[in-house]
Amino acid sequence: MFWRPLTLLLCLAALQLVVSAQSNSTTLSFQVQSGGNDNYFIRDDTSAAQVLVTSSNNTSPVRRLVVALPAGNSGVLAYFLPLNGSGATNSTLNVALQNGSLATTTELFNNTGVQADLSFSGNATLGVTILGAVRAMRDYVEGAGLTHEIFNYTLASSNSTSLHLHRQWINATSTGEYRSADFYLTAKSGASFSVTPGNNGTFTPPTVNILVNGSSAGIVQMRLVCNETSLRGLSPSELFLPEGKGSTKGINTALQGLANGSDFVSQEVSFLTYQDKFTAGGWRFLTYFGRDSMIALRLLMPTLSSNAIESALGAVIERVNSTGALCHEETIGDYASFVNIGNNQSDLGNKPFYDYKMIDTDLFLLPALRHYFLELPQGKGRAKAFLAKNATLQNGTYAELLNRTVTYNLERATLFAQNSSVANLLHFRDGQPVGNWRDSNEGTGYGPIPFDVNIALVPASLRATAALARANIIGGNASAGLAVEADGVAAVWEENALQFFEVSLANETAGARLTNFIVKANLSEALIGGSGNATGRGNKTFYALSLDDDGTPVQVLHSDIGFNLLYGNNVSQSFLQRVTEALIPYPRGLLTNIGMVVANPAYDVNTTNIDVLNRAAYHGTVVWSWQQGLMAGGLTRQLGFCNATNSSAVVDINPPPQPGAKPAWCNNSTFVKSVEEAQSRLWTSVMGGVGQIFSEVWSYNFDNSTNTFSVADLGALSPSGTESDAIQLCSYGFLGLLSPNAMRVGH
Ligand SMILES: *[C@@H]1O[C@H](CO)[C@@H](O)[C@H](O)[C@H]1NC(C)=O
Ligand SMILES: *[C@@H]1O[C@H](CO)[C@@H](O)[C@H](O)[C@H]1NC(C)=O
Ligand SMILES: *[C@@H]1O[C@H](CO)[C@@H](O)[C@H](O)[C@H]1NC(C)=O
Ligand SMILES: *[C@@H]1O[C@H](CO)[C@@H](O)[C@H](O)[C@H]1NC(C)=O
Ligand SMILES: *[C@@H]1O[C@H](CO)[C@@H](O)[C@H](O)[C@H]1NC(C)=O
Ligand SMILES: *[C@@H]1O[C@H](CO)[C@@H](O)[C@H](O)[C@H]1NC(C)=O
Ligand SMILES: *[C@@H]1O[C@H](CO)[C@@H](O)[C@H](O)[C@H]1NC(C)=O
Ligand SMILES: *[C@@H]1O[C@H](CO)[C@@H](O)[C@H](O)[C@H]1NC(C)=O
Ligand SMILES: *[C@@H]1O[C@H](CO)[C@@H](O)[C@H](O)[C@H]1NC(C)=O
Ligand SMILES: *[C@@H]1O[C@H](CO)[C@@H](O)[C@H](O)[C@H]1NC(C)=O
Ligand SMILES: *[C@@H]1O[C@H](CO)[C@@H](O)[C@H](O)[C@H]1NC(C)=O
Ligand SMILES: CC(=O)N[C@H]1CO[C@H](CO)[C@@H](O)[C@@H]1O
Repeated sequence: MFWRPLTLLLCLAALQLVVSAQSNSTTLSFQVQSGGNDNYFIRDDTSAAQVLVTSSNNTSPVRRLVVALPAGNSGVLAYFLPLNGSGATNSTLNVALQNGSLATTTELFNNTGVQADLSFSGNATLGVTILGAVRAMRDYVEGAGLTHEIFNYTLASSNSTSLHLHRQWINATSTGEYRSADFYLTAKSGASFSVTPGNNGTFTPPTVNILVNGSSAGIVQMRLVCNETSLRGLSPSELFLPEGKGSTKGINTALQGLANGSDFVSQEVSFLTYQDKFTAGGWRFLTYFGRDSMIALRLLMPTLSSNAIESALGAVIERVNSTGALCHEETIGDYASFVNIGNNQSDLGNKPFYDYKMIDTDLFLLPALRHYFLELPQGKGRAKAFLAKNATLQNGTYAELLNRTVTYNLERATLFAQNSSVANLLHFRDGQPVGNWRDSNEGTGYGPIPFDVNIALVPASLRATAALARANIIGGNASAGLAVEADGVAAVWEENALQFFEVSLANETAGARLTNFIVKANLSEALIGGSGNATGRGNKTFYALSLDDDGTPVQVLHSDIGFNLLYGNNVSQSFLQRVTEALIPYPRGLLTNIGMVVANPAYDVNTTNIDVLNRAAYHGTVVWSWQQGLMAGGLTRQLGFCNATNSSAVVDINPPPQPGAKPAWCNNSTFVKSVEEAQSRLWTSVMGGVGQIFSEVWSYNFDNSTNTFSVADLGALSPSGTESDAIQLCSYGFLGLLSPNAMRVGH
């Protein structure tokens, strides 16, 4: 089991507060407090790094240092424990990063990295230390302290003022160039070291005591360097359109303070974006993730420069496999060797490993290209040059690589078009417990046929294929035929797939289940207007979160209906009606006073899902920021098709209306009003949790004296203790949205 990388967990809780920011257009330097940790960020031409130390007010007895570099996804994780004299009670140790001391650094042999001064409040001993791959560090933290001997460091040298730990990559010389990481501690004022080497080679770690000599704190400089190539970052001014240069009033409102970095939220996004790829979040995911890149892109795209959009799109296309599947996650640096060895491909050395297990990632690309090339001013006229580019990670032009994905997605969809059976819907891949953003068996209530993929993303990808083919951007000489075929297959999915997911419960059944849920989830009847009886609550009709293999719907109310709103074509009145019914207060619907939960198992006949998807579950009754962004952006898009929304509150650009193609429901003013009211309820809920908006996910505490919810750190509730990323790419999608009163959310 050591050899299997842990199941990916994307995007976690972050209670976030930006403490300070200072920068100009090329240098990033800011700080974010989140989830009991102080996070410091730096990026310049030399290196980029996130440095995390446990906050001084964190009650944990153990202090932690994390340094994570996007270069090679390398870093160090080190724990410091209080060192007590014999008979002493536990002292409280604090380890703080000294203001202004964080800097990038260079060394011989082109090694680069960062250094900072740490102040130790008392004597400490070095605990578990993992030097090398960020992914190995993450496995240790999320894997209940599991690690593998292959990741061991060596004690290179030590004396009373200096400690040097060295880690040579597993395949340090497979490319003919020695690769390694080095971690140095240097005693400065008031500190010294006492180091006893381990007695069993590299297997036993040395005992490293950090002694504070006087009555004031001891200062120790830490340095981490490695010789992985630093990535070229995109500065805020390269990432965002210049202020005032948007094509609409709404875009210009959204752009305020972004390109010049004066709104330091733009620095946070900038830290995650590079000329060659967008990364998903820090510290845990400072590497390429396809889904995160494309979801963030879809929401942010109207505010981004062509160069930035093409960086993200190019990164996705560069990593396509020869069948046409798109890469979910790339593993680079030292950990790539570990994965290659685990896959019996140790001959590959540390060549990057690209993961293709997800079934949704493949479907986000064509809608993103469609939006960019056909709908946004930034992309107009740029398709030809972009698609003519030669890829750098493999042979072929972007057009050739993209063509594989077009074909792959069309083929995957064709069976259902010929025979619309459950068996021909898209299932998680054989042997994979994961396949979409809900990431796990538990996340989809154990159903391997997810709603988002089958109802929103397959038809959206096909419709985008058709639109791009009609515009002669893809398909070459066969573009006309491709457009007709893709449209035809899409139409069958749009007509035939949804029925499998329909759940309709009688009044009394729905009421009884809701009552049971309120008891099981420790909520209050007052949330549904009192009175435990089952009548008067209406039929409950909604769409299942997923299907079991045999087609049984998993009766969990969920937020993935937002994918249809942002990506879907021809969204029907009855679908929108279901959306308005889901956007009512939890636990009847999805809305709490601190945000929209992504799953609600209240109506599920399978009551074990009440626990599987509880408020401590990663994809349970918890709030994911980007899902709110998706829903909000989607409602704006749908209302935009009727021009039924305040245009100065709109950032995204809808395709120009086809003559006579206005949705029929636009003429029903009562219905339009009900959609607007749902939008308004959603934003009220979103704004109730606005302090967390750029963090990934949060949970709730329920106060039954006031019948209100308050924000809770999921990391603290979650049994696995999986922690939050302080900054997460997809959550910054809110920078591409405005509230109905035309305000952009911020810190
Ligand atoms: C940008 O910041 C760097 C580092 O703080 C500084 O050396 C440089 O002079 C600054 N440039 C401008 C134009 O302010
Ligand atoms: C620690 O301090 C930060 C900011 O100063 C605050 O947001 C956080 O709630 C505090 N945490 C605890 C456990 O007191
Ligand atoms: C010190 O703290 C550790 C971790 O909380 C605990 O296991 C240990 O028993 C404590 N020792 C004393 C002497 O209180
Ligand atoms: C450092 O990098 C430069 C430019 O890439 C190269 O010319 C030089 O040989 C490298 N130096 C060492 C010691 O590797
Ligand atoms: C740290 O340990 C040393 C040696 O045992 C001792 O002299 C010193 O007083 C200790 N410092 C603190 C702050 O306890
Ligand atoms: C400890 O080692 C460092 C690095 O090798 C060296 O610069 C320093 O002079 C040494 N200090 C002592 C006290 O030996
Ligand atoms: C990496 O750094 C080491 C020293 O830490 C050096 O021996 C090696 O040549 C460097 N490799 C490259 C590719 O620059
Ligand atoms: C020494 O380390 C090896 C692994 O490298 C391990 O198998 C062995 O049990 C260790 N010996 C002792 C005495 O801890
Ligand atoms: C990578 O390292 C592993 C483990 O030491 C070894 O088996 C493999 O042959 C190495 N691969 C290359 C290409 O050097
Ligand atoms: C590409 O990825 C897909 C999805 O995982 C897989 O079915 C296919 O076999 C892969 N192609 C190759 C050549 O490995
Ligand atoms: C792509 O590479 C081919 C040769 O492999 C070359 O002829 C062509 O000019 C290149 N295209 C671009 C846009 O650089
Ligand atoms: C020095 C060092 O990190 N040693 C570790 C090597 O790996 C084994 C197994 O994970 C650990 O127990 C050692 O502490």
